[in-house]
Amino acid sequence: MNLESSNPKRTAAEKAVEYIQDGMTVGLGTGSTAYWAIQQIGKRVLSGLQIKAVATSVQSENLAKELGIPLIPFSEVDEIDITIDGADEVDGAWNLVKGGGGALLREKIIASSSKQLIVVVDESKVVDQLGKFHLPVEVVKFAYELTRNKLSALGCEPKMRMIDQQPFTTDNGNYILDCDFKQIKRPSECHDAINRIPGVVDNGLFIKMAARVIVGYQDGSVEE
Ligand code: ABF
Repeated sequence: MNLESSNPKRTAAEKAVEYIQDGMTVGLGTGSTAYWAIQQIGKRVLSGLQIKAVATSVQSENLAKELGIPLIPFSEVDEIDITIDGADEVDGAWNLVKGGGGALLREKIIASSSKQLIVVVDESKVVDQLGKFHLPVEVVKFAYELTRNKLSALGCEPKMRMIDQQPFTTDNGNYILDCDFKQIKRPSECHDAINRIPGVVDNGLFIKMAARVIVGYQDGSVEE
């Protein structure tokens, strides 16, 4: 094994693509791990794999178009067979923190309509307890300061996500508040408490949504 050339994100992503079969509708995730899955799907499509795909972000949609992966509008989708997506943290119960790339809402809508969400990560994402990675919360722009105060009252420190010294805006036209909880001891309760706040669109906790987690290691191995 050539350690220098081993890319754990790529290895995990390529393993996940083995689960895709002819005739499936496939959800394309977002981020640098999902990127490798989309590349591999593109190769398989070139070699004759017959699938239809939907994307979780404009970025992934553009990549799919470049690679010739057939995309269909959501109006033509009943159910998605497999979605392959990355994560920022995964715990032992396969609860996830997602949204570091800002696409959490679209990712959750697509994951919730998928028979199987396959999560692909490198070993650095596997944690005992969620919360070290700041939890992304998508909020509407209107009176976001009040929404931020309510989030603080749940015991976190929310920070407006910025890009080029401007607030980052999601593909849906909303803001992201990155919330530092330090530790998320009860992910399901935390998820529900956040989503009960008016002004919150959704948060990056994905509870019991993953059907499979594939982890790539630096030594070239994969675990699932
Ligand atoms: C998406 O990309 C996100 O939900 C998550 O924030 C991120 C993972 O990034 P990467 O694969 O680039 O580490 O899946």
